[in-house]
Amino acid sequence: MRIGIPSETKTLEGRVALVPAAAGDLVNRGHEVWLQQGAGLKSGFRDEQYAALGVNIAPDAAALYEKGELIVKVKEPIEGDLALLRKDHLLFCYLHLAAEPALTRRLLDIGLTGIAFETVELANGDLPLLAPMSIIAGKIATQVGTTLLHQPNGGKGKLLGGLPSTERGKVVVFGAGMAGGASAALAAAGGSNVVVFEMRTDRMDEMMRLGHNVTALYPYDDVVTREVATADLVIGAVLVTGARAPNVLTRDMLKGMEDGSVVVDISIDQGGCFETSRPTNWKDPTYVEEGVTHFCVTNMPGAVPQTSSQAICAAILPWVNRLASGSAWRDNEALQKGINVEAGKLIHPALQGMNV
Ligand code: PYR
Repeated sequence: MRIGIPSETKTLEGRVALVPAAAGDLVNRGHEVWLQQGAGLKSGFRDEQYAALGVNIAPDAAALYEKGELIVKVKEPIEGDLALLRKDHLLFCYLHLAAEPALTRRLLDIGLTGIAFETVELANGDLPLLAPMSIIAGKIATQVGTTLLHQPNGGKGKLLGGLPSTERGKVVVFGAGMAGGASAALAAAGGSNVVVFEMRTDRMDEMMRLGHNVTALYPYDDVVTREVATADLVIGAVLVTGARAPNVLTRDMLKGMEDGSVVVDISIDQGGCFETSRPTNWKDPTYVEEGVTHFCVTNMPGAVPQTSSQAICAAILPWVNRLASGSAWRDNEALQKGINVEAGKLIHPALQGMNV
């Protein structure tokens, strides 16, 4: 099969979907692999490294999309990409369609088959292609939140971990999945008092094991309101696979927080889990509502491409191999769950009834 790896187009997105060794592996399996010139540079990979392994280099996006049958990229396509996509393309990337009716409409109109990394789901409910980026986003949320609390960055001027004679900072995390768990672990290791809201008792149990500075609670409204009011940093990481994220933090709850506090919404790709969230990008990542700094970047792992390209590539390569090996992939239940759109129809159950 002809496999195309385009450059990413979102603002300051540095990742590439396949590193040279993975692209070379596909070449060795008999596939014709094309890379858009320079697509790997921000991840630390030069065109020559790909070419040395038998990968063809396309001079621009138009040539790349023209050559490719299976298009493997990281982020959902945006305007420039959409103009180059065709009905016969098999598109494999993050899509996050629940929060993007306009993009969904475009993909339906093109008529292609779109398999979303984030809904490829194993029988036990695991999301193997979302997990590595969730962990990275979770860590970034704590790191970014920590620095946004610095006064020169508009924060209240608090060092989260504290030290003798000062209070520890407080971090509230919504969701103890891959992303929220990673945020909580990093915040706890840094010495903060951490409260994690979660409904699953096994995940609560795991959070409690992070340390005596971590408390796991069920998200009753009055408990959330109370805990958020004294938080320095709130991180949102709730997920319903393929669907719009539920709203767990209302504007009224936010109003209870001190000025200069920070909220980071990792769920923003799926529409955001705070009432006051709206998507931002790495160039202009924050805004202030009710005195609280909001960070809602839709491609958090894109800021650390030297790490995240390797992680995403390792996760997707076995699935790229399946997709490239003929129609047998259609018998794979995990990949079936990945199909979001096909031939002008919404396929994933979480998208049914979406107004596009
Ligand atoms: C990202 O890593 O940007 C996702 O969309 C999960």
